[in-house]
Amino acid sequence: MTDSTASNPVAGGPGLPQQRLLVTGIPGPRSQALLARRTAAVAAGVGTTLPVFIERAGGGVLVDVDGNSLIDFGSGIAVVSVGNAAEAVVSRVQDQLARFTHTCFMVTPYDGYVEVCEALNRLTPGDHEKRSALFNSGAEAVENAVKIARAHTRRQSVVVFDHAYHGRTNLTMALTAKNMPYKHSFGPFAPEIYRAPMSYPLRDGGLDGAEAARRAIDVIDKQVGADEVACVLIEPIQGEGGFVVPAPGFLPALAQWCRDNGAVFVADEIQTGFCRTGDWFACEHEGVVPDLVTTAKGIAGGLPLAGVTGRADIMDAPHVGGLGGTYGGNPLACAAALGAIETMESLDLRERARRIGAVMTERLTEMAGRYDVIGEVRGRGAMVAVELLRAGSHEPDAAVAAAVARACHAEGLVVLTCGTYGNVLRLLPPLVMPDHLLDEGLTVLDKAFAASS
Ligand code: PLZ
Repeated sequence: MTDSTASNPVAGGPGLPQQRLLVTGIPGPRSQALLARRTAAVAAGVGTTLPVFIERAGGGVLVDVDGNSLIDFGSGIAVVSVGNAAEAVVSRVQDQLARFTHTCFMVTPYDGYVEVCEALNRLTPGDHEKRSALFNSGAEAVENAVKIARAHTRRQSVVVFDHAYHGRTNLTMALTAKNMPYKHSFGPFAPEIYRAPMSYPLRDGGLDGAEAARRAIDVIDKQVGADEVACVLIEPIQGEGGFVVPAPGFLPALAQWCRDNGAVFVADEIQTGFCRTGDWFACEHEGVVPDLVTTAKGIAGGLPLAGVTGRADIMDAPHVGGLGGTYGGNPLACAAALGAIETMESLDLRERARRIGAVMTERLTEMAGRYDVIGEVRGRGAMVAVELLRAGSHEPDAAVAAAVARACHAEGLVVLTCGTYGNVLRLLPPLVMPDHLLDEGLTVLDKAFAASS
């Protein structure tokens, strides 16, 4: 690895020293000063998980303005899987930046957009003929998947699931399950959205995947009507909802129901995609081939890019000019995506995600034996969570999740919480995180449990 910090004192990337180092309290004085400016300038509705301001980042660390180096178990919410300022991302974006920054693909196209679509068509599940379209954010990709499914089926109803998260725009708020903080006071919401029960093994009283699918399909058949359904939209492993991994057989049964009933099966792989779960896409684990796949987050190493990819006949259903947006598939974001995908392939980050998952699961399972509050360890690949419960019950314990997260933050480990009940700690390290940092991060977490539970 080159030492990019030597030539440029503010450069991040893989050259940053891979260490946890605390030189001030968290947050330090410079972060506190910036926090005061933030409070005066930034709308209060935009929250902060950990109020340290970042100056550089790379590999598995975030370095703040006070010189603290934090271990990153969040990846900016599953985005920088290839690491922050990854070399191939930086070099391709720099080259693109010097050539041109924007034309609008709908006005005068450029090859980077086409190349990203080709990569998406190649990497997403299934070897049928595919097309893709690019957007700016995950929510925008989900909105467009719904538009495409409706145009193709000429039906209106959208089926989503308990605990689902699909975004914060008006349509995607309606698709998202959780009221606080995503929907509270922001209605009215879009119509023709129906919610079915999810397969949530910890809370399903022993239902297997087939039974959970029958329960969901019963709701769809009886309450929505099979021939009204434009699409069934699901995260193959739920992200914000609590890293809920459906029981085996649940996803294949839903996909089959869609095939039998002329509905479009849409996999929202925005959080699970691009090597995170140890495959390119989480659907592959059970051999499920979705009709449409939405992607974002990990696709472009931190630049804003999102995509919808799917069967050519479905993707081509909307009229010419029906899909688009000023910035969708911006040339810099496309260059970043090509650099990120190149990195995933050259470093075999699927294998790396599996290895990270094995290390995290082993350590967390061992901790679960010592800390009663850990009710379940679950996830796949480098997408692993612990659900925290009051000892001996299924009662969610959000307070202890918040306390453990706070204790980790104070010790220089970035962890995130999630879950409908706010009681899930989730771990999403960059897939390039070195082993020693992964181990150290888990030790910090262990001590945080000891102090908080
Ligand atoms: N679909 C499965 O995980 C984004 C949200 C963070 P955007 N998840 C992080 C927050 O609090 O806003 C997400 C997701 C899934 C869609 C989205 C939406 O992606 O890029 O945030 O719009």
